[in-house]
Amino acid sequence: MERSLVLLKPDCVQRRLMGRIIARFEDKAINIVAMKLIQVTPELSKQHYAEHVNKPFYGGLEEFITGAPVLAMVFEGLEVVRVVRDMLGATNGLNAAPGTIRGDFSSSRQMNLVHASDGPESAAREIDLYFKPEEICEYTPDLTPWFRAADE
Ligand code: FUP
Repeated sequence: MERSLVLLKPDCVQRRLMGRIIARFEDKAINIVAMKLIQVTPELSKQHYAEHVNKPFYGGLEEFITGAPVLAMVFEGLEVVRVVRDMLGATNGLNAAPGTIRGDFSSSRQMNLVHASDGPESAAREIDLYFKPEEICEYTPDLTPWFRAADE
């Protein structure tokens, strides 16, 4: 079982797309184990996007990600890091395949609606940035036996 840090970004919140996008993840049987609406500060943005802080686009990225609340979530599931990134599609909405979230809803490189961790190590780091351990609710959905076989 794997975890991923997923953010519905300010464009997603402002465009009233949160419900439709969360529904896609629920339909896929991904388990949401933590969720909160927060205002990202410049400090948190710099920690989250540490690898991009010195890149030319970082200023605009920080302005965007701090410009309205984000819905931060922790997802749990089998191979969930890859599964969620496949569901998002390419970073730039203009390149994302139809049927993916960005392919269906985004026409932008910056305003691509959703962030998801790109590996298990970055997931652990990012979950730690956004959530305290006690904010994560461990539970097994009662429908699990109807989503996959016991040996999967
Ligand atoms: P991703 O892994 O899909 O979140 O994408 P990256 O880590 O490459 O980029 C992080 C964020 O920076 C993306 F959400 C989009 C944004 N970005 C820009 O705004 N301009 C760029 O030139 C590249 C990335």
